[in-house]
Amino acid sequence: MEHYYQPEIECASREQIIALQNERLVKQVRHVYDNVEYYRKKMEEKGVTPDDIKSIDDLHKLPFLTKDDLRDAYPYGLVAVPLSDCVRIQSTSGTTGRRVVAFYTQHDIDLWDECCARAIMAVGGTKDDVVHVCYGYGLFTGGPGLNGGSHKVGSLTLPMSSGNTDRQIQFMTDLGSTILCCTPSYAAYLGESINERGLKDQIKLKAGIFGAEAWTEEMRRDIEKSLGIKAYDIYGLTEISGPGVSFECSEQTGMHINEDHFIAEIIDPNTGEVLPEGEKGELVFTSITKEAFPLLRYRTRDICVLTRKKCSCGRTHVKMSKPMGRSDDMLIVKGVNVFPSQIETVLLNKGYAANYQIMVDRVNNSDTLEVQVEMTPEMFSDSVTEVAAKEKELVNALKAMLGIYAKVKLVAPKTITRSEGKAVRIIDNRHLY
Ligand code: DLL
Repeated sequence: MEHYYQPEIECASREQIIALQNERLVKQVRHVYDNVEYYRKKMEEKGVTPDDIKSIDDLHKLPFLTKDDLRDAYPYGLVAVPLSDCVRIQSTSGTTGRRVVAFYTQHDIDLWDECCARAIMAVGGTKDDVVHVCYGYGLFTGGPGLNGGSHKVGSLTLPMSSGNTDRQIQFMTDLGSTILCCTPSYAAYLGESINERGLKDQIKLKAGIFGAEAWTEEMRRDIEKSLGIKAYDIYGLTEISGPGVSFECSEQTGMHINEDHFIAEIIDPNTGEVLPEGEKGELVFTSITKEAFPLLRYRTRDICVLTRKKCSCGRTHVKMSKPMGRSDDMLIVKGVNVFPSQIETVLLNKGYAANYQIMVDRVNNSDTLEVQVEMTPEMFSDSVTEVAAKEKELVNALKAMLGIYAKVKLVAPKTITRSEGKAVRIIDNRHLY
């Protein structure tokens, strides 16, 4: 039997959803225009005022917002309510220029939690479940989002956070966790670890909610087999709230976007033109209920396809495919957003030239990151101890910048192939898309 958290909205008719979106969009544009100078200027530059936005048919008149805007307006420039009305900040990792800092009122948190509650109930979750959350807690949205959703459902929530696999498995067996929430890579690793320890018959898991990074259908099958569960996808981004912007249902063929909160568009990433349903392009979101950090036409850089084909679960909200790539160079490694420019900054700060290559792979279902860096002729050394000390210094500096471990391999000057066109900086052997 299909479970819904808010059936009246999740299964509303198309007309009802459009009516709601029209009303909320008009209000949101006014809110943003009146309260955020940055937006007012952007709208003025495009020659559009709130009076021009009468329904979602007028959405295309609004300017796009990008990560560059977030950087320009960092940290408070896009906050639309007095700071005293905000109760939470969440953020992505990264340097100031790349870090996203999102603000929430209590109302925003409640709505976000409701989105995550919908995701939990869509995988069969009820108040009788034990929801084991091992997404990171803290600034990352994964832990707090699913935690909040689980509370709304009334499930028994285990706020495990990430890491310490022995303890995860012990809690899972002792406390009978039934729904697992973590990145797909960690789920695969947990599956392996549980099987290695011969504990599979002692776990009670029935479903998993996995997202924050790309994963394939093959990986889904592996995880389902090794943990003996159904594995569901969940998508979201800090800018738009966090996990639960969209989620998979029993059909497991794409993720329903919570259209009462977020209007989705697909655009051509090169021209910005809005594409018809079914065409592949960049996903753009407008948040129509957020109070503190409402983004209009935010370019996610995620490439995907939308479909309104009738879904057997009964939900009517539009479905997005798994992201099929990015229209920028952001990598997601171990669930952490990594920009090549962050790596380059570290190298240049440490006196290296921009001759490097980033190799990403997935070994035993876990991401690996290696940076090969050329030594400059001045710093070249063939002393193994000296090279090891330099590598260690870079490992530490990269860890401080990215928040994750990257193996560093220093190579002799002129070893990395020079490119005649764009430098090939990234070799991603995971083939996720
Ligand atoms: O990853 C929020 C999240 C937490 C989603 C837990 C799901 C579960 P950010 O760190 O801001 O937020 O990264 C957002 O991650 O633009 C996508 O490129 C990627 N991403 C998120 N979910 C998926 C997914 C969280 N299910 C960026 N499949 C997004 C593929 C995903 N990529």
